[in-house]
Amino acid sequence: MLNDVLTPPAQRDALRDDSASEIPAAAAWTAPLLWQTGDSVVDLRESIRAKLTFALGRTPESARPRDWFAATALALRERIVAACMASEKAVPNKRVYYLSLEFLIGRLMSDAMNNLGLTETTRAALRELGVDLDAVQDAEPDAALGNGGLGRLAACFMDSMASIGIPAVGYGIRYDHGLFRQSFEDGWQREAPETWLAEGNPWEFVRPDASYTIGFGGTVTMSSPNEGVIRRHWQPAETVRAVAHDIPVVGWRGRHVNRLRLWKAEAGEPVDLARFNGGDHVGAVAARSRAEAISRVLYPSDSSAEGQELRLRQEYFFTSASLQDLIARHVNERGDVRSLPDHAAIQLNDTHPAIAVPELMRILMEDHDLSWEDAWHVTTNTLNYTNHTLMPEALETWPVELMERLLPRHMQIIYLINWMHLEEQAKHGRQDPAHQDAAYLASISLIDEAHGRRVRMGHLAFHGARRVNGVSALHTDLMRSTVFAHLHALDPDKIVNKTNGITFRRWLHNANPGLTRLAVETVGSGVLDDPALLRGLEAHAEDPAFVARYAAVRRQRKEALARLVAERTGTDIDPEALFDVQVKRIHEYKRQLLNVVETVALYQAIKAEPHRDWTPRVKIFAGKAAPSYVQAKLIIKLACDVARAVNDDPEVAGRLKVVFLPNYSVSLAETIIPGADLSEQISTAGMEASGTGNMKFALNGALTVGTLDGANIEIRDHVGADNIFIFGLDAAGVQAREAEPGYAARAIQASPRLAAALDMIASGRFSPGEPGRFRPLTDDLRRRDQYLLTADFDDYWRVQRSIDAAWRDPRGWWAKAIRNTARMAWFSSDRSMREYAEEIWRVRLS
Ligand code: 26V
Repeated sequence: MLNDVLTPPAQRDALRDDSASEIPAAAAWTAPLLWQTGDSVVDLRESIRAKLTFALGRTPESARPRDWFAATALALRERIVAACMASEKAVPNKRVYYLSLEFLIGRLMSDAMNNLGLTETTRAALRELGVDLDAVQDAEPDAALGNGGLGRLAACFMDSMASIGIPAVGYGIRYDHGLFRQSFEDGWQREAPETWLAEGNPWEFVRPDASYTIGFGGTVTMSSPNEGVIRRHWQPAETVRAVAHDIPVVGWRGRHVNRLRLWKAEAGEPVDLARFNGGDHVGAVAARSRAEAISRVLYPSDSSAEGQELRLRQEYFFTSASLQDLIARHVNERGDVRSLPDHAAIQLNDTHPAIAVPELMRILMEDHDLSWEDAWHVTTNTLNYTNHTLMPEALETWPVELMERLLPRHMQIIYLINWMHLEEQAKHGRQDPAHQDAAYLASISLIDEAHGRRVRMGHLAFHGARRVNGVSALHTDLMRSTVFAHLHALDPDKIVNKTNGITFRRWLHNANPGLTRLAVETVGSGVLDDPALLRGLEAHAEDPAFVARYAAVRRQRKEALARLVAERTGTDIDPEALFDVQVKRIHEYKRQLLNVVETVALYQAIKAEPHRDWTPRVKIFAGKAAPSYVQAKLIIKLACDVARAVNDDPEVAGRLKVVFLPNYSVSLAETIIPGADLSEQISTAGMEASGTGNMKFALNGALTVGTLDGANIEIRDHVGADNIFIFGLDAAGVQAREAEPGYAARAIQASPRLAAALDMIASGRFSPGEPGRFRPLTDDLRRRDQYLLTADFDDYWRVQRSIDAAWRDPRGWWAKAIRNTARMAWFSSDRSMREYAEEIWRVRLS
């Protein structure tokens, strides 16, 4: 029916097979034909064939799926470029510049095809060439230029900005190696380099003309006074070139194209000729390696704890290149740099680009002769900052000594900003003792003097920004009341909330075409443009015919997930069972360990009463741990060891299985999420800034078991408290409990079930060859339990058993699931982007 509505008659025949049955056969489970460009199958087929022959030098006979992918991508890129030219012809009044050290994009082909309305045309074109589109799509490597939530958010925002018509450029680094590949060796995580560029990147355009010089180190000189003004000038000791590589980002219905501009580092001079001619051939190219190292690899930790010099070089490199580029564009279009705030809004994605504050000041003063006051006005009316975590160990600080060595001029500017900022307090009559005490001044200073002298990048970004935002209502409240409380009091309008969102085009339309098709058939194809129409599904939540179709979609997605699990882990799982899924980075605060301990307790309970009517469950885990995060890697090992013991035990067969899927990625998530029944969002309240996986699951109709943390709270408000399983302490409860020393030991004593599960883990039952293996985990829970696992365990167990009961009532379960899908429209990143556009960027949509 969808095809009949949207497909031109000429193509209906090709699709007829797929749409014959009510729920399309597996082969048809790709994105429905959403929209149509003028391209015919023949045009595209010939275009792909020409790319294969002339751009790749391959014959159809010798072409591998990877070659077909490159040829198809090049053919599609050509069509994007046409739209691109149109987007760039008119100079927009204002542009958004999104600076992010991470863009966790995943694959680009399905986005491009669907947004251009070319999915079925491409499928048919390839079919005529004897090639299967699904195999071609599988040959595309993920662009994994990010670690987790922050990077994926940037990718969703890029899609939404192009789709709703916000003129924008995303700026980042073109890492040779994205996030490491994860494999397991006897349950231990192993890391291998990722090589997404090994065979080139057909989506990108190299722009050698857009390249900038980035300096490091050196000295700062002073000019002699000129009309009473002394100018300072930075003379770097070392320079690196930043060369632009553009990836076009095509929005929904191809209406608008933005670009993602990623910088590659190259040596200023390819070889040091003086050294080369002097016979030092190795030394002559050393500078080149040093320069190129900057864009070599993504730091694989989503905290900034490592604090290494190369990381600071990456941050300054991409920030400086981006600022130089956008200022050049502005001056070229408008002439005067002073009008920058009227025509540019810069968003700093976390503090990674916070060096933009002194760098913009420096460029404005050094290259454009602005006074300090004028430069400060431009800077603080152009920059905005998004905070993504309040966890102290993740807040970025840099040693003053390192900054002085690497960025001497910037350090001077930071000192001056800080001095003026602290002076201001006195000027504004903050004379009362509460505001005069040293502790108060220390808390608002840009320099942390307590842990060696370090620059607080959060404070720097806060101070240099016009607006500062949190990423969920709770997180924003906590920003105001904790880390930024004093700064907030000085400027109460500065902090605003912008709850995160996800792009429905990737996470519903592309990842779950069956559900999309059902939604279109039920509420009309307008839902593809306006997710608010999903609300119309609610009326069908208890309609048996609709429920049957909704359940059939889930069943197909669960079968696909089961195939993936079998292929990647060798374990068979039964799609009849409840699929209970926790996929995300491995962090103690996300509490995968709580889930594993509950799994052990459930295992014990089933063994104690094997004949009870247990609800069959499959616990599915996936996620990477930072290579240096010892405790997180041990949690993975425990999950794998528990999986082995449970899956090998015939007594629990058919009731409980546990799997850990290796190498979690965006493209894996696209298969996992639509196949989930239950979504685990169980972080310690107050610690997960927002979460975005939680939104993807709920949209696809998985029920959430979660704490009152991050955006879970807003998800509950939207889907309704009856359609979500909430447990545990809230953020205030966590704060109160943290103040009670010895709480963990008491909680364990009060919970025989928790004590028994911990004893079993500590006894070596899951690590027979090495009984003490998991003692670091169990000892930590007994002594410190920083993430209050013991405090929440009993309530988690209770809510899980209520979930077992809910599962045994399919009508009730499906009604809840359907209400989740129906009520999640607000979590579209299109909504987030509209809010940023209106309240932060003050930019018109084109
Ligand atoms: C890193 C670390 C590392 C050290 C231990 C504590 C800790 C806590 C948080 C982080 C993450 C840093 C930045 C980040 O990725 N934040 C995520 O941003 C997402 C998009 O806004 C948001 O949905 C996640 O809740 C937030 O963790």
